[in-house]
Amino acid sequence: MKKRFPSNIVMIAFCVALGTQVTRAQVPSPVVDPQGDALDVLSLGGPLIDIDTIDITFDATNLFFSISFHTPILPPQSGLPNSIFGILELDTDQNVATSIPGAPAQNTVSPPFPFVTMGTDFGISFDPGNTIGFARLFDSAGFDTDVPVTYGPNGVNGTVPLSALGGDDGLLHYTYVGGNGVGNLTDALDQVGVSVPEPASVVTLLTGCGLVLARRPRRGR
Ligand SMILES: [Ca+2]
Ligand SMILES: [Ca+2]
Ligand SMILES: [Ca+2]
Repeated sequence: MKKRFPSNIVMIAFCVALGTQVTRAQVPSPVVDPQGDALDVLSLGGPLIDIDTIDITFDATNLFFSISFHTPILPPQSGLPNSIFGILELDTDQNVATSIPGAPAQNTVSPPFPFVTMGTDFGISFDPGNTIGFARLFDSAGFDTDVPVTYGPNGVNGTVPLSALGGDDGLLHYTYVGGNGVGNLTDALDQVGVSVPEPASVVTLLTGCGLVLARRPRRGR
């Protein structure tokens, strides 16, 4: 089954902005979004689900994402006002010229959300229609698969095999737009995030380099 952007976002596509477009800075993970910037975008009410921090890291095998909110949240399938819905958008080739048509989704509501210059190649949707315990990873070519996720009182995290991202190297750009359980849009990431290597993999890399250097024969011996 071909996955689409969450229906709520598609329905408000008529809100596409014609205003001045500003190229947003690219910020290495973790990206901290302002507190108190959530809005009642569609005048539907409900909790102002307010993005706090989004962190995406990678190692040689997997991509790791973590989204936290200033406000208490529940999984999308809970069906309560503070359930989240949204989409984490991934520009895996870091190329604005390649993207899912219409992406990034947050540009369909820009303003009030910032316009971001990014060519989304994959999306991870947090949607009431998803299987409990999973988000959905999809692209524009019909690829669509479950991604296991874990919810806490203020956030969600998950792991995606790089093989499911077209064998990407893990370096990618990202943004997020989402809202609450009554179908209202409330916040979007203000900047374009850039994934970074897992600290453990950096240590491994440096350790490996150290071993290589240690094993190199010294001159003059
Ligand atoms: Ca925020
Ligand atoms: Ca792209
Ligand atoms: Ca990449």
